[in-house]
This record gives sequence, C-alpha cells and structure tokens, in this order.
Amino acid sequence: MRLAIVGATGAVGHELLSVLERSSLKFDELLLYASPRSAGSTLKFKGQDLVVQATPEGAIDADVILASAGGSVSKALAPVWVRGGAVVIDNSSAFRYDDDVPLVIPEVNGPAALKHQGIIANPNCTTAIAAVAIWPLHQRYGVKRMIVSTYQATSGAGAKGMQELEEQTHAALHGKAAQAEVFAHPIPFNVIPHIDSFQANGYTKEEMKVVWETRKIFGEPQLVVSCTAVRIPTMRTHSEAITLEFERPATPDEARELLRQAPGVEVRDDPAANLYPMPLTASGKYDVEVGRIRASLAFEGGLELFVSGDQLLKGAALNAVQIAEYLQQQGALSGKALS
Ligand code: A2P
Ligand code: 11C
Repeated sequence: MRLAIVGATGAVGHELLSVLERSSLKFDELLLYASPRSAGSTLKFKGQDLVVQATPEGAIDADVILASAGGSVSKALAPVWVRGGAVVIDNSSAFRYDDDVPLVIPEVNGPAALKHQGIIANPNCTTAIAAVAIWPLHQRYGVKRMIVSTYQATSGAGAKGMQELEEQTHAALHGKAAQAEVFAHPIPFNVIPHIDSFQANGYTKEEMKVVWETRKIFGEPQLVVSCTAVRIPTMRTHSEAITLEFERPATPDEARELLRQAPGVEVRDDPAANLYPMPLTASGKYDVEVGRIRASLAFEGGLELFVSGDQLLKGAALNAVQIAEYLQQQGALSGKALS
C-alpha cells in the first residue's frame, strides 16, 4: 500500500504526518508532495527524514492520496490521480457537492465511503466538528432546525493564517501597525464576521457549507440549517454555539448521557466547576468537546450546546485518516482500488 500526501508542508499536512504516526492504517510507503517551492526539503516521519517532491502534473503512483493543497490543485489533479488508479481523500471543497462523491465523517456515515468513484471528500472543519456531536442527538430526537454561530480559529486559513495572528499580535503589542493580508481585517484583538466569500443571499460561503454539507452527510436534504461564521484570534480550534429544535423532546440529562456513549465526542459539562468546551482544552485532542448542554429557551424540547474541536484534527487531518482506516478495515483498500 503506497500512501501519498499532497500538501504535506502545510498546516493540515503537518497534522496528517502526526496522525499517521499514531494511526492503525497499514501502509508500506509514504510519499510527500507540495509545491515546487518545497521540493527537496525534508519532513520527519517516525524519526526518519522523508524528502518532499514537487507535485507532478500527471498521475502519482500511490494507492491512496490524502490531498490538502487547496481546491484548485484538487480540482485540476484529483481526476488525473483517480485515472492513475488512486483513491483520493480530498480535504478541499472542490468535489464535496458532486452527487457521485461521498462526503464522509466515519462516525456518522462511514458506509457512504464505500460507494466512491475514486474521490471521497472530507467535510469543511466547521461542519465536521458540529456534525459529530449533533448526529447522536439527531438519531434519537430528529433535528428539525439547527442554528449555529461559530468562533473559528486562524488555522482555517492555513499555516499563513496562524502566522498572521502570531506576527500581528506581536506587532500590535509593540505599538507597530500591521497590514492584514490573509484576513479581511486585522485579526488580533478583533472578531471578523466574514469567512470565505459573500454569496447572493447575504450569507458567506463558509456559512452555506455548513448548510449544504450537514444535509448531505446526514442524508437529510430538507434539514433547516442556518449559520453565522466568525473568525476569532485563536490558533487551531473552532468553537460553535448550536441551537437545536427536535421532532421529539430532549432533556439535557438524557442528551449528556447519549453523548457520553458517542464516538468522537467528549462531554465536558460541569458549569459549577467551570468545566466547558474551550479552544485551550480542545486543541490537540482527537475528540470534539461538547458542553453547556441546556434546555432551549427558544424551542420547547430543544437544546442549546457549545462545542470546541481541533480544526486541524477532526476538522481535517484526523477525519481524512479515519476515512482511510475505515476503508482498510472494510477491505476496500487492497492495492490499486479501482484498477
Ligand atoms: P508549499 O509549502 O510548498 O507552498 P496551507 O493550507 O497550510 O497554506 O498549506 C498548503 C499546502 O499546499 C502546502 O503544503 C503547499 O506547499 C501546498 N501547495 C500550495 N500550492 C500548491 C501547488 N500548486 N501544487 C502543490 N502543492 C501546493
Ligand atoms: C475556515 N472552514 O475556517 C474554513 C477552512 O472548506 O475545507 C476549511 C475550508 C474548507 O476558514
């Protein structure tokens, strides 16, 4: 089994290497690709220096390719890689809404991955972090309406987003002016209600991704979802305040119990002890923290909750590796999967 990472030098690529070091995924060789700028540089994997290669224009001789080099690279090259015989697990939004491309969170809709035609899409981080917590509640109570407000870390904009937060905070604390480049406005000491481009309906694309992707992953094309997405000056964990209206009434105690049994979730909910989800505690963690679970004042029988999940892990690298692990466990990754 030959495994390749395209975008290995980026923020998600870095996490892919560390998740793979701890993963049960069996592979014989790991190939690393990035832009020509990084060709010849090395990255550590299990104590070894692996050389990064420039991503070729054509096929890559690998059985599985974890792609995290942005939408335009995936759009142009993923079909070429598939024709070369690889299964592509794509972290970009390039194919997420295509009917023949499964959009997968293994804890929610793992079997959908088995129906791939070569490309499997990894969801947007904001969607994945919310969905892993909401799915068990949806199965029990049936979500009717879901209202989400996000607090999103700079890692969502890649390594350069994290760097801008660090450098501009340093500059601001030293009384120096800094020009925002990655974000639309200075990010230190600010919150910016603008992630990705504005759409004709007044929502941003990031907000609409939560709508489109939750519907597709849950298999509920009519689910009512609304989102406000906000960038905040944190490093790598997205938080979300979520209001849920259900078909069947829920209680906070029952929901807490249900979520304690759920895979991929850690209930962190003891307000008397100041225990609730936060970026400081959720960063670096595989599980998504869920807390502040309480009866909704807006919807009878509904719930309000708060989640924090590492954007680079469950929101990207971890979920991608879990998809590959799932395929392997199901015997669906034996050598050249499609050839
Ligand atoms: P490089 O480091 O050589 O620029 P991030 O999301 O953190 O910004 O990372 C983006 C990743 O995608 C990096 O590994 C980057 O490589 C890679 N990348 C960017 N543009 C291309 C390209 N045209 N072809 C292949 N890889 C690319
Ligand atoms: C952000 N959610 O926080 C975005 C990053 O569709 O995979 C991930 C974009 C995507 O900026």
